[in-house]
Parts: sequence; structure tokens; C-alpha cells
Amino acid sequence: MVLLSKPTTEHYSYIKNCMPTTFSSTIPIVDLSKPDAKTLIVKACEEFGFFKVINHGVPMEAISQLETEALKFFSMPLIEKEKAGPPKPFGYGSKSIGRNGDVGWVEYLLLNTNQEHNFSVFGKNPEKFRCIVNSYMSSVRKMACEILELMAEGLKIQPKNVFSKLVMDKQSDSVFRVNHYPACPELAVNGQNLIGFGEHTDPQIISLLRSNNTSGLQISLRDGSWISVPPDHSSFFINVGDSLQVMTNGRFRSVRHRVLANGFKSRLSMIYFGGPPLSEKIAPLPSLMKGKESLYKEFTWFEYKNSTYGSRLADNRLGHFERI
Ligand code: GA4
Repeated sequence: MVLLSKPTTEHYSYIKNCMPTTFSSTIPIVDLSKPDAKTLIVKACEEFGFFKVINHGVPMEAISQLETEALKFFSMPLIEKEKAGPPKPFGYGSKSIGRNGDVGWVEYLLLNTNQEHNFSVFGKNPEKFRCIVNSYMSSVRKMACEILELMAEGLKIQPKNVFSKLVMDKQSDSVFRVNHYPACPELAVNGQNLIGFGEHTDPQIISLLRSNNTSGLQISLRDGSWISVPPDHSSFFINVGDSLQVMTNGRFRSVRHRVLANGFKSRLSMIYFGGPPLSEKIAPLPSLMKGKESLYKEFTWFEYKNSTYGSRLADNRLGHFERI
């Protein structure tokens, strides 16, 4: 990443008037091994569209192996990493996010979970990397399925796999992303807030994020204020995506979030975005309508995804699909 090796941040976005980071203690924590998990999940999805999960069942070994391999990849010379890019949309990318001019203090690997990627370009031991990514993804997909079933149970809707079947489908259009935010020493000096990954909502159904212990993630509350999420390398953070907001007819909230760069420590996060098959109709579940009108026009995931790729990161993408 050229600009990262020669630290100059003039081309990036800053957040003005950002309060000094105070960590929020209001973020809901769900223990997946406890019987109240389903109730807490529904409450968290309604209020925040976001919660933290403990006792998630993903082996710590799978997590740390992936972290080690990813760090090895990102520590290679730029010329080597660029063999895996540019992202179209998959592959290695740096600074530039999407196709429409968004930039951030970040480099990343973006992978489609169904596509056979040319792993030979991913670092020095591509076969090892492929195995580690696959085993991590299958554990995280299992957790996604468990959480989506708990959501259905908590919402008292049948069958309990209404949501989970979409991400478990062989055709599921899920995406996996590893983001690396190098420390930005300039920030440590002047105390500014530099955007690592600009504010946005995730278009899919559900996102499961795990990061190292470096702060940076913030979520937006209903009143538009931002709170910082205390990092926790042994837990997962779950986001409601736009598609789940639609399927629950707005009852669950697709959470707006962003990442700020850190002046001292680099941040590494890995995110699994669980999406439906391309042909899937995304519409409110009849059992959740209770005589109410749908807030959204009908669309397929293919249509939504296409419109997503034509948008800027911060756009309100669901706005085009709302019924007026
Ligand atoms: C946000 C969630 C996922 O990271 C992602 C992103 C995608 C990309 O990086 O190519 C998008 C963004 C995300 C939404 C708007 C468009 C597309 C960048 C962008 C500006 C992989 C996804 O599915 O949508």
C-alpha cells in the first residue's frame, strides 16, 4: 500500500468534532450457551442492530491461525500483495473501497465464499492459507446459522431455519473480508481522527466480525451519535445487515458502523458477511407483518447487490427500495 509505507494522510477523510474515544458499556453481550440468548438477541437487534457474542464455539486455534497467516500476507512487500489484486470486487485492495471513489486507511483481502479463488497469489504458502480460510469460514458459518435460528425462535416464527437456510444454501452469496489497518503515527502526534473504513451499513443478512485487541470500530445509535466498541479479541461482534432489516419489515435495525485508524497499533479484523442466493426474493416475512404493509418494494438479492455496487459507502442504499 504505497501511501501507507510513506505516511501522508492528506488524501484521506477525517472526522471533525469527534469526541475523544470513550468506550461504551452499553453494547449487549449474548452468551450463546445460556437459555436467554434468543431473547437478548432479538432485543439487541431491535435496539442496536449489533451485539457481542461470547461462548461462540469457534475454536481459538482457527482464529489465531488465520490471524497469523493474514498478518504474514499483509507484511509482504506491496508488489507481492498486488499480485492478488486489484479487487474486482474480489482480491487484494488498498486504500480504495468499492468502485465509486471511497478511500480509507486500510488494506484488505476480499473473497467470495463460493468462488474458487486463485489462491496461488495469496502469499508464500497459498495452500495453507486456503485451508485455514476454509476451516475458519465453516466454523463461523455454523455460528451464523445458530444465531439466525435463535433469532427466529426469539421472534417466535416458524420454521426456525427461515433465515439460516439462506446462508447455509450451497448458492449462498456470502463474502469474507480481512481488513488490515496499519498504525498511523501521524495521528498519535496530532490527535486527529482518520477514517479507516467509512460509515456504512452491510447489505447482506448478517455479519460476524472478529478483530485483534486494537480499538477503532464505532457504531451509530438511533439518535445518530457514535459510540466506540471496546475491542475483544476472544469474542465476535454481530451486525444486522440491510437484508435482515427488510425481512423483519424494519423491526431489526441494520447498523451503521465505521472504523477509525489508530495512531499506535495496527488493527486486523476478519468479517464473514452471510448473504442469500442471488435469486432469493428479499421481502418481509408474512409472519412478521401481522396485517401491516410492507415498508419495502420487492427485490431479489441480485437486484439489491447490483444497486449496492453502484453506490457510495455512506449512501442509504435501502432508501431506493422503500415504499413511500
Ligand atoms: C460493505 C460490506 C462489505 O464489506 C462489502 C463492501 C463492498 C466492497 O468493499 O466492495 C462495498 C460496500 C460493502 C457497500 C457499498 C459498495 C460495495 C463498497 C462500496 C462502496 C464487501 C459489501 O458487500 O458491501
